[in-house]
Amino acid sequence: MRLALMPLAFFATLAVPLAHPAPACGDALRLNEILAGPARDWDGSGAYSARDDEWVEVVNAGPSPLDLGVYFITDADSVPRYAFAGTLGAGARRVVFGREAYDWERATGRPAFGLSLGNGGDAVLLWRVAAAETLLADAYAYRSHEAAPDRAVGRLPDALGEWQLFDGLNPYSGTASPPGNGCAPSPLAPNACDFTPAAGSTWGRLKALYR
Ligand SMILES: [Ca+2]
Ligand SMILES: [Ca+2]
Repeated sequence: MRLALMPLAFFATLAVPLAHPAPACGDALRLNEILAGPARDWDGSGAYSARDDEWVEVVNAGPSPLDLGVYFITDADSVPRYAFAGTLGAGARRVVFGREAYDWERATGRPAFGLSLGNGGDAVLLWRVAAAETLLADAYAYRSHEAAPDRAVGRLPDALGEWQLFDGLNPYSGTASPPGNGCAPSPLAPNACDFTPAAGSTWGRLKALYR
């Protein structure tokens, strides 16, 4: 079934708890990278928008294609912000931009705020609908330094690694955890440290990657 086609009443029945339980281990779809404080045109629309250019990357960590139609995203206030549709191949990634969340909210008759990722600290929760239950598939709570302009936080390696701060575009010198790894955000690409200034890439080359 496709949640995007569900009536409002469907989501009104989701008993999403405010105290977030630990996510179920081993769900095939995982949160992989989050950029909550965009400072450039990440979605390639031709314009910068603090709302539209936020993004969340998920990855299929399982061995076979996944039906994405049972998954949806909320932030810490547990209000559904985007319901996925379609399928995702094994090992493949999907990025949801704030604009897509905004369009989904409008299409489903909701107040439209996009992904609504707070820059002072917030959380991203990934939920899976299984029969009458709504299960927490994955979650990550981030602090304000992880939501500073053009910093992403993501797993390294993809899907299963520890969450790291990808601060290559806006280096972080503070002491909060996680510290910066000097690597660039990577929407739709594997989380990696291929283009770090310390590894010889020039700032100009790094900037050219993101227009
Ligand atoms: Ca944009
Ligand atoms: Ca990535």
